[in-house]
Amino acid sequence: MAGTSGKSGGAVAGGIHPLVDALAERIRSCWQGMPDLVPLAIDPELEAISGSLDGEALFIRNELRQCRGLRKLHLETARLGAGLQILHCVLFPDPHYDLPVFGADIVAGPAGVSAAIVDLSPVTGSLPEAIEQALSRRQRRVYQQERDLPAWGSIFSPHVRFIRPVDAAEEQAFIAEVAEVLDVLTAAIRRCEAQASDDPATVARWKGQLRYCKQQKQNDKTRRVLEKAFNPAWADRYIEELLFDDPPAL
Ligand code: BLA
Repeated sequence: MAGTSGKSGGAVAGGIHPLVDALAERIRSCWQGMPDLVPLAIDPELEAISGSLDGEALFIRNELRQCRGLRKLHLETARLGAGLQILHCVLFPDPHYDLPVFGADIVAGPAGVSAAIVDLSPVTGSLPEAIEQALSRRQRRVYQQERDLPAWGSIFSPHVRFIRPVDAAEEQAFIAEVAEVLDVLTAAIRRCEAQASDDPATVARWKGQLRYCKQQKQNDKTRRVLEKAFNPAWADRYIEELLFDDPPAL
């Protein structure tokens, strides 16, 4: 956990927020526990992007993997001008497996973290029973500032956490909660058996993942930041091809 100052909201000049850094490290370490983890090819132009915007350092780092049950594990850490720092992580299931989509996002600005969200989102009506039970059995963490979901957030499960952490203790609690959610997913991956491409359940999960991507693409806040830091055509390609690419045909 590099650069942790213990001070909430403290952005490191030119670098990344301690919460973004610490959560990225924790997510990477959770990935190591996932079965059959292998690298996934990424366009070198998208792996590391750096530049400057209004005199401020701008960078994006993208990490991609694959593992049993998941077609794509994606972690993005970025600094995108006006001191905006982002952690974006989505684990997209292979629709042949009965698994939800894992998503986490942190948005931090000069005034501190404004949004921290984590969820295992169902791609059919509800979460697989064992996952639902494992999530329900946890002791619910209390955060002082819960945020309301936008309309497109109908994709999230009842277990979604969307908060503004108010101090270092809440930041640590959020990191622990993300790790817990990833542990639930890892256990499910280990239990899961692939179903056939033409199984109606596989087809339903494929369609559900398409809907997840479509809903996420309605988040104008993501698009606006990328358009400003780069340009609209670049932002569009980045969102369509890397952030929320549709699942490949079965
Ligand atoms: C909100 N996302 C935001 C905001 C910004 C971004 C600037 C507004 C901050 C705020 O409301 O406090 C920007 N997020 C980005 C950018 C990237 C990013 C540029 O990931 C990537 C390059 N967003 C996701 C995922 C989830 C998510 C995977 O990408 C959830 C699993 C959620 N972001 C999310 C939500 C909001 C948000 C729910 C609040 C939107 C709103 O209130 O309208």
